[in-house]
Amino acid sequence: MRITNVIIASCILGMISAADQHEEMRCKARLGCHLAKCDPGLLSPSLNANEYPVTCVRTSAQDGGEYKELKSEMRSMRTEMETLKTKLAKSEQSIEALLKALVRSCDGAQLESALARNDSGGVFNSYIPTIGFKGVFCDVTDDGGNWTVFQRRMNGAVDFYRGWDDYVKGFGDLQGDHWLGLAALHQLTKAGDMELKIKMISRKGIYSVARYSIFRIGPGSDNYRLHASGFSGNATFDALSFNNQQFSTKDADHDGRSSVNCASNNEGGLNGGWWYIGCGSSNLNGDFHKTGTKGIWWRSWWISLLRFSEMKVRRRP
Ligand SMILES: [Ca+2]
Repeated sequence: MRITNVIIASCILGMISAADQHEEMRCKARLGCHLAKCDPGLLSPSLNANEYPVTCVRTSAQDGGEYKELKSEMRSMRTEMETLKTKLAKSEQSIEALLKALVRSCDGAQLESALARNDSGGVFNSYIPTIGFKGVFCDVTDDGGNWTVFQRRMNGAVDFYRGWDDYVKGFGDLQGDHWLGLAALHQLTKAGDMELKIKMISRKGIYSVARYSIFRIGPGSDNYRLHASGFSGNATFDALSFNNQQFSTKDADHDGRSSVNCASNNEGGLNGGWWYIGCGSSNLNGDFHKTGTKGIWWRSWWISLLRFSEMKVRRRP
């Protein structure tokens, strides 16, 4: 249809007498066309019967070469389009595979690359669905590596007494004290195939580990509820999995105690966002103190005040 239009457009003669056979000849001689039926749409009341626009179209014989040429060109274009469509489909598959790989950057190609450089890990750029590109700290050495670190307290340089939005988005220094963010944590664990390792060092220098074979954080609509089970490790007390609680911050009270907000210091709480059911058991996001009776802690057979904590996830082997 489009080709026909192009040909017709190139052959418009303008105002001529349709009855004049010489025009037919002129049409053939000069333009290689013949007179076609008048287009009623072009008729105007101001024209007399012998004067109206006439359109020339090419005869089929004269069409021959050029038409074949156009058909050939169209075939080439169609082939080219099919090739482009195939390439586009492959590109989309590549991008999808890349995005899938990036979301698990700490156990993907970047890990292999880090190991090849004999690197002990560090900050990598990861693509996290619904969030976009986000820096994460990958631990590539501990216990076989592949860990994405989402919490670390090592020197108290970062204030953890923050509101809901900060805990959702994340904050701190990825190389030092930081919280990756609840939104990212949900995306990383929502498939339900991740395990959790918590590494702790007490003020007395005792190293302990709490592991959970199943670790998943619910969506924001469920206030990032904690699902942790399958405890093991030498931390002696499962101070996390029985919580099964929503996350609370100083400005968002979702804990199990109606009388106080465990995350708020204004109500005798523990000064940091956590999955509190009561205010006890554990709090690795509270105020960091190197001495004194307060600080981050994990209940073991004694209440252990800590000088270091690190929480990290990886896909279960
Ligand atoms: Ca409460």
